[in-house]
Amino acid sequence: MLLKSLYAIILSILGMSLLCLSAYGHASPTTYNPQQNQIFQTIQSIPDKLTIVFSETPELKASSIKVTDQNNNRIDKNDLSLAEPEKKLSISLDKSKVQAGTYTVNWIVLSKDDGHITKGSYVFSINNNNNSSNKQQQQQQTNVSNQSLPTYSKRFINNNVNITLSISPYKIGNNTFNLTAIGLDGKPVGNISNVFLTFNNPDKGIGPIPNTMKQISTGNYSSNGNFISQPGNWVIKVVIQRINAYDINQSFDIKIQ
Ligand SMILES: [Cu+2]
Repeated sequence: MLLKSLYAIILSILGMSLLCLSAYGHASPTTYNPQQNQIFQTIQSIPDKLTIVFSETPELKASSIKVTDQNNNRIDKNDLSLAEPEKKLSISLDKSKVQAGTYTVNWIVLSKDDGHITKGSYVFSINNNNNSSNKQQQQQQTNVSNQSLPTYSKRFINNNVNITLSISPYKIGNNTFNLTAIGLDGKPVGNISNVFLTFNNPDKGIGPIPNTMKQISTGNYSSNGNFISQPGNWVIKVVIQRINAYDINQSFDIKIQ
């Protein structure tokens, strides 16, 4: 108990200066189970334990993993354990609390090796197609979404580029994200090498959830996933990497019920 509060104090002192948000170096996840964005068809098929392997050894007492449902209720058993040679953190999942939906994994790790703190989030989801009432529910949701799509679309001009992000159907769970980058001459921007999205919900301490968009055509990128995993205020940060030009950074603030 004393040791735990000591670590909490150390964490709060070091937290400000040493929080490493970089995905490279430090204790970064190398393997996830469930995997990022994994979709399970049944509750039975999810593993008993969630495990994350890191690039450096986590300090167990100063690290945490939380798995939450769409209502932000924990569905893990709060029994974090470390397999030190494997640099692997594990936590048991309480399957009695699991139903169809999207689940958020928040992890924070203090590296034993470099003393730095890293944090991040990812999502997985369960369709539970075995459940007939759930099938009906999904059918109803599909019907509703066909009637009136509350699609989000917003445009910013940044570095002389018209950036439009659209989200459909704009609800908790699975969404399609589309990004277009059009020059002021009306032509799609051709020198883009990568487009990255990160999802953050600061109110609930979720994030960053990273995603790399796929190119559909010149200046047109798309992603699909359950990144918006809980209701509330989200900040979607877009990074457009360009060849022979500066990166473009643009944030989109959304509120989703
Ligand atoms: Cu570090």
